[in-house]
Parts: sequence; structure tokens; C-alpha cells
Amino acid sequence: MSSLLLLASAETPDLSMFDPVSPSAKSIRDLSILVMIITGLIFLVVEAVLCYCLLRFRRSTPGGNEPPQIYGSQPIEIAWSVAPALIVFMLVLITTRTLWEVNTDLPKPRADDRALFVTVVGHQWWWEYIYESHDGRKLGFTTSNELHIPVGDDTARPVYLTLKSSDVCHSFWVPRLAGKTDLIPGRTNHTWFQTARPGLYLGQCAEYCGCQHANMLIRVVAEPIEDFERWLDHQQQPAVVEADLHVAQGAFLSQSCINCHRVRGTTAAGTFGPDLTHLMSRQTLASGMIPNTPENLRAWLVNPQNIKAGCLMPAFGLNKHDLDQIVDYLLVLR
Ligand code: HEC
Ligand SMILES: [Cu+2]
Repeated sequence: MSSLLLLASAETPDLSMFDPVSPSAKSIRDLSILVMIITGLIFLVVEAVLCYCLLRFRRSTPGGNEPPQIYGSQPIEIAWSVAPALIVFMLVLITTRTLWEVNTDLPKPRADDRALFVTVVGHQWWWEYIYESHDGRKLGFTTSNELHIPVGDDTARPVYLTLKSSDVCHSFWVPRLAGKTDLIPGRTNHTWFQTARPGLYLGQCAEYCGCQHANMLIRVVAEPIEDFERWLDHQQQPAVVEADLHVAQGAFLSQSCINCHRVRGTTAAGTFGPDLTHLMSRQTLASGMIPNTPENLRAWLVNPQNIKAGCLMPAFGLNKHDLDQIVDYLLVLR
């Protein structure tokens, strides 16, 4: 329901870090503005002195004589060393304060905890989201490319992300929610955010990770707790099996799709590509690249390389019959 509303609202969500909706993003915005003010003032002073000198001393001295040449001045040298050192020291202090506010150690989930814990795995070129626990309840299902989070209106509902990579370095960046956090092979990083404002927050992989890096888009859907709970319950269910689609399901299961994709409740158990159990509950395909419509889904299956060149799903040259069957099947995976 809320996702329909999101689609219907014409408001285009922007990626500006100057419009934060989460405490850590606010700290980063405030720091950026402060640093810009300080460095801006320095710029203005330097330019003003420069312009003054250019105008004041623009004429050459009469007769072409050089003005008096002054070498060295201890007071001036001390001043221009100490003043910048003090400014830099101040910048270090305020930056450290922000770093403190932004970083948290991952807390242990507690029974009375209202937090959501999700493990994010970066893949070339899509996102895997493993829902670990919420409100102290264990979850343990996987979805892809669209991260749903609850909004915490009166009481805080922090979201803790554990970030890992399955291949190369990626970086998780949703500017309105939090600063960038890298996903590094062999390392585990953390980040957190929380927001009281429902909406769609967009982001982008922020560490060059290969040819389709630019299309490794992030979508975070922040929704009221009731909608979020409903979404959670639904996502935890295995895939639907409609009686009249057994043949179509068979067509899907007989292809190599099952080596790379999982559909919970079937024999498809691959983990190389996105989880397809509730594919049609997502608004987009291919990591936010194209709207998830039946036409786009079909075009994707005809040849993913036409849409996302270089992506790690090959074209299979499916005949029309198999293609029809597989699309019919995928369309019921709501
Ligand atoms: C070699 C592994 C592999 C095989 C086999 C494979 N896929 Fe994929 N598939 C992927 C990868 C990787 C992606 C993610 C591409 C991206 O976004 O960069 C993907 C993406 C998709 C998506 C989009 C999912 C989303 O949420 O964006 C669909 C739908 C899909 N595959 C269906 C299929 C079907 C149907 C088959 C069988 C005909 C199949 N795939 C076979 C690896 C594979
Ligand atoms: Cu990436």
C-alpha cells in the first residue's frame, strides 16, 4: 500500500546531503556547513587582500625604480604559521566530534531492543539484504536491492547495518540517511541511521566497482511501523505456488536460473544473483535501474546485457514458449 503511495506521489526524491532525515546525516551536514563557512571566510579574506594589492599597487614606481625590498619578518612568519595551525586544529576538533556521533559500535540485539539489524552484502552490481532481527525477534530472510525500514515517530527505531562484500570494494551511500560506509572483501563494517520521516531515500554505490558501478543504485523505503511489519510478515513467507502455474514453475525450475537465484519454497537455491522469492514486491529491476514492469521483466530475460551491459547474468536464448512460461511464473512471485 505504502509503496503504491510512493509510486503515486510525483515528488522526486533527491540525493542531497543538505536535506538530511537522520541524526548521523544531520551531523555530517552541520559539519560540512561549518567547514564551508570557515574556509569560505578564509577565501574571502585572501581574495580581498589580493584584490586590494592588485588595485592599490597597480602603477609602477616613477622612473622604474624598485620599491624597497624587505627580506624576512619574524612576527609575520610566526603569525602565518600559528594562525593556520590553530584553524586546522579547530577543524580537527569539530570533525572528531562528528566522527564520534556518526560511528557506533554494533550493539548486541536485546530482547527489549526496538532496532532493526540487517546485513548488507555488496555484489557486482546489486545489493543483498539479509534481515537478521527486528524488535528483538529473529528474522533470517533475504531480499535484494530495496531496503525497507520502519520509521520511528515518537520512539527511536534505529537501523543497524552490517556491511560485507562478496567480491570487490563497494560503498553504501544514502546521503539523506548517513555518510558513506565501504564494503570491503574480508572485512566487516557497520553503519546506522534512523528516521522519523516516511519516504523513499535513494543512494548509490560510492566506490568504483567495475563497469556497472554507476547502475548499482540503492533504494531505501522508510514506512510506518504497521506497513513495515506487514512487509516483514509477507517477505518471510515462502513463494506462492498457484495450482495453474505448475507447468510455468517447472519451466523456470528446469533452467539454469536455479543455480544463481533462490525462490524460497522451491528447489531454486542459488545465491549468486538476487533472491527472487518476492520479486514482484519490488518496484525496480537490476538494482534500481528500470521499473519492474512485465515488459521490462521480459526484456531482461530476453537479454540482460542489452539493459545492463557486462552484468553477471548471461542471455540464455530462451525460446518464446519458455520465455512466456518463465515470465508468467515470475509475475506471481509477489
Ligand atoms: C550465472 C548466474 C545467473 C543465472 C544462471 C541467471 N541469473 Fe538472473 N541474475 C544474475 C545476476 C548476477 C543478477 C543481477 C544483475 C545486476 O543487477 O547486476 C540477476 C538478475 C536477475 C533478475 C532481476 C532481479 C532484481 O531484483 O533486480 C531476474 C528477474 C533474473 N535475474 C531472472 C533470472 C532467470 C529467470 C534466469 C533463468 C532463465 C536467470 N535469472 C539466470 C545471475 C544469474
Ligand atoms: Cu559497487
